[in-house]
Amino acid sequence: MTNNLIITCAVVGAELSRDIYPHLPLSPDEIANSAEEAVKAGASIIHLHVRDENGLPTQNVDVFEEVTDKIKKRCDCIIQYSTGGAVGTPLSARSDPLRLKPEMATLSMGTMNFGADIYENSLNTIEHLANTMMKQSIMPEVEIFDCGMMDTLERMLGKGMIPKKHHVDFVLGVPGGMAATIKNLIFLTDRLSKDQAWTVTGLGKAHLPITMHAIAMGGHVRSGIEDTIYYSKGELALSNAQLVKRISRIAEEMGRPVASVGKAREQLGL
Ligand code: KMH
Ligand code: ZN
Repeated sequence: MTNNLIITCAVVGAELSRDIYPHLPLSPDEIANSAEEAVKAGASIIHLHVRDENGLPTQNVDVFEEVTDKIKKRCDCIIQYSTGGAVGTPLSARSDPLRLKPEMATLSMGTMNFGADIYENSLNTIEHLANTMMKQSIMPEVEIFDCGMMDTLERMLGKGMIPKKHHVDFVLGVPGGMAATIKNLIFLTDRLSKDQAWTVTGLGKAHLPITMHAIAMGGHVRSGIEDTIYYSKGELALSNAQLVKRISRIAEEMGRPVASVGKAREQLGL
């Protein structure tokens, strides 16, 4: 099977506001439109956070349902719910959207400093989220922000708490986590087995170099406004689609075909 490039687009995130990034999609229609444009540009997975009527991050099931319906009406894609929410989202709320049985959902592998905040993922939390996903056959995208999280992943896999079919996402460059360097990416991917497919995103200025490296290594990539609001130094991205289009262009030039949504499902075993 050819290993086409699976592009994930993280369209909104939980930490940004319009003060920082004026084009941020916030309402259900804006998020759905931005997701559709990203899919047309080559993304096959939409990593989804949603916002309430005040533009604040929420794990409210009704909002997730509304945005999901709107995306599905516009296009076919793999919708991956965030169970991380925002820093400080009550742990009890984080698993709520899983009731809607998305095809994929994120599963962060540990607690860490997140800028000036703490992103909390106790073992109990991770196990609760993993168990909820397992029961509903939701494929986890395991989020690795730092190297010790690989050990947690290995332990949980060993105990059968994470299904063999999962996807690993290296989120590098969060202040408090591992830096988005190529050496770190090689160190992390060396620890994976052959069956573990992976993707990477780099926050900030490392975004593009790490993306290009992942394409060359045979990994997959995540982009989107959640991860970088800049298209280039000092130049804000205009949209999620603009970021995704560039990756699609580079991948084609590098001889790595971009996966259609159907192909991404086949490769991931969804
Ligand atoms: N917003 C971050 C604190 C996820 O989506 O699962 C956590 C996050 C991870 O974005
Ligand atoms: Zn996220």
